[in-house]
Parts: sequence; C-alpha cells; structure tokens
Amino acid sequence: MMESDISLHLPSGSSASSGSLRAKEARDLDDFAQAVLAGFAQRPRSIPCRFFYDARGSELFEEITKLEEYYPTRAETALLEAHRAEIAALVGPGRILVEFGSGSSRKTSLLLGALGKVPAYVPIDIAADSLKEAAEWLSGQHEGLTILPFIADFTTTRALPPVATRKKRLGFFSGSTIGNLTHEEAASFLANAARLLGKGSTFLVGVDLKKPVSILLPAYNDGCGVTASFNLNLLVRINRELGGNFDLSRFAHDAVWNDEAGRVEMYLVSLANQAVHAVGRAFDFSKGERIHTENSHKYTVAEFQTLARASGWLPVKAWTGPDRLFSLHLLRQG
Ligand code: AVI
Repeated sequence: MMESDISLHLPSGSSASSGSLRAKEARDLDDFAQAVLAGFAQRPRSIPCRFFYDARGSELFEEITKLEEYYPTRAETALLEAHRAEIAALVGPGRILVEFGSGSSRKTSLLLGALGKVPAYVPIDIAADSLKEAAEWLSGQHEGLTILPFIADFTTTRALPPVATRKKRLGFFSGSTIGNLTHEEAASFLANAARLLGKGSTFLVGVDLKKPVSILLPAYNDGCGVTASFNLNLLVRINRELGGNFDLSRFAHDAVWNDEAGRVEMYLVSLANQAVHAVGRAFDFSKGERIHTENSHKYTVAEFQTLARASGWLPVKAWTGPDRLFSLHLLRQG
C-alpha cells in the first residue's frame, strides 16, 4: 500500500487530541448503557442496531456480505459495475464525492474510477478507525486522490468541513443502510443530506427492493449461522462493556418478514425463563420473549422515489438490473 497522510476532520468545536478521543469513548459507553436501559424498559425489549458494529460485529458484517444467501452487496456492486459510466455522465465532472458511512470501499472505488478526477473525497463516519482504514485503502487504489475523512454522525451532522463546500457535491449512501432507519428517520436523513450537500447537488443511494420472502429470509438467517453470531454479538458486547452475564446458549437468533411494515425484523429470543444482570440491574426474561435488534426496510422503486420527493430530492433515474434484487437511485435537488 502507498504511504499516505490522511488526517481526520472533526466537526468545528471538537478536537482530535487523545484526551478528547478518550472522552468520546466514555460518551460512547454511556450512550450504549443508556440505550440498553431504555430498550430493556420497553415491550418488546429492544437494542438499537447501531450497536452491532464493534470490532467483532464489523468483522462479522464483512463475512455476511460474502455469504451466498446475502445478495445485497453483490447485487449493488453488479449494478454499479454495469451502470457506472452512465451514472458518471448524468452526474457530470468536477464534483466532490461525499460518502455517508465508510464501509463500502470497493463500491466507492468503482464509483471513483468512473467519475475520473474528483476535487476531493469526503467519507463521513462516526467510527474513526473504520474511516481511517477505508481512507488508507482508497488512497492506495486512487493515486493523487484528496481524501478528507470527517468524523461525525451522518444522520445528524449539520455542516461539512469548509473545504468540502467549495465545489458542487455528489452524495453516496450505499448498502441499503437507509433500510435500517424507520420511514420517518429515513425522510429526516434524506432532508438533512439535502441541506448538507446543498443546492445543485446529486445523490446516489442504494436501496434493497421488496421481493419474495423465500429470498429475503435466508439473507437474514444464513445456513452457516454468521448472521446469528452477528446478532448474538450484541449480548457479548453487553457482557464485556456493561458488566452483563448473558448466557449465549440461552438466546437464539430469529429473523421474520413483517409484511405490513415492509421490513425484515431481527430478534434475539430467550430460550428459557431467566434472570440476567447488566448495567448494574437485574432483568427477567420469559421463555419465548424477544429482544428486537434490527429493522431492514425494503422499498419498491416507486415507494423510495415518493420518500425522496417528500424529502427535497427529485428522482433522476433508478437502476434495478434484470434480477430486480436491488436498486440504485440517482437523485438531484429540485
Ligand atoms: C447494514 N445493513 C444494511 C444490513 C442489512 O441488510 O440491513 C445489516 C444486516 N443485518 C443482518 N444482515 C445484514
């Protein structure tokens, strides 16, 4: 890999000193503890899916993307490969590429290759480590690329680093991560992205399509049990970080299709009546009780375009491929 000096940018008002990074770790731990306490106080109990991605969870997700049953990563990459030249032509030259999240280096690389010379690439992610890793890999792939990694929560951040505002921007949000948000959250994310990317911007969004349950469910309940380990890793994380004593053999992974809500839902199911300690409290779980851990919404092309229009974007074009497994949407600001 080529030597690179990629310094991380933080929202104005914050600093990247080791003291402030330690303070951030303490805030993250507190955030996790608060979320578990709040989620366990509800019925059904829940844990927000953003906590899947500790180091082990990120590794397991990487493994999921390579599974035979998990089609989204392959299908989206194939769409990008097939249509990148047309996408680049529709977007036009000279745009700063702003990526929401940094976990999709291969897809980003395909897009960067098609766009030609971009003034800068700005990946936004809350996880400094994955941001740095992805930025280093991409700088090895694209010589001379200016990378401005930005540590921020892309669902809420209000401003880009000033250098990223000098030229028009193309946003990129891949992997159907938008499906992990509720419809209200997705609408508010799209509206915030419209403000952040600014007038005249374009936005490329990857969205998983509705399809038969016989294809959907195995993608979230694979034969090798990788998704089960990914889901159960939440309990491993509670045990390690929040002083929990969950017995992993007494919980099981489950994934169901909720037709009314148009989403796959993941749960951890208690296999016995049991008492568990975590965050200094005791929690009783009854046999069969479910902890809700993730929603993965699926959209038809028309449903997603309606959501985009309601959030300040105009659909330019959508690509779905002959298998209709996944969709790529190009949007522009009205
Ligand atoms: C990251 N996200 C889009 C994945 C999905 O398909 O909803 C997370 C995932 N959960 C289970 N498998 C993959």
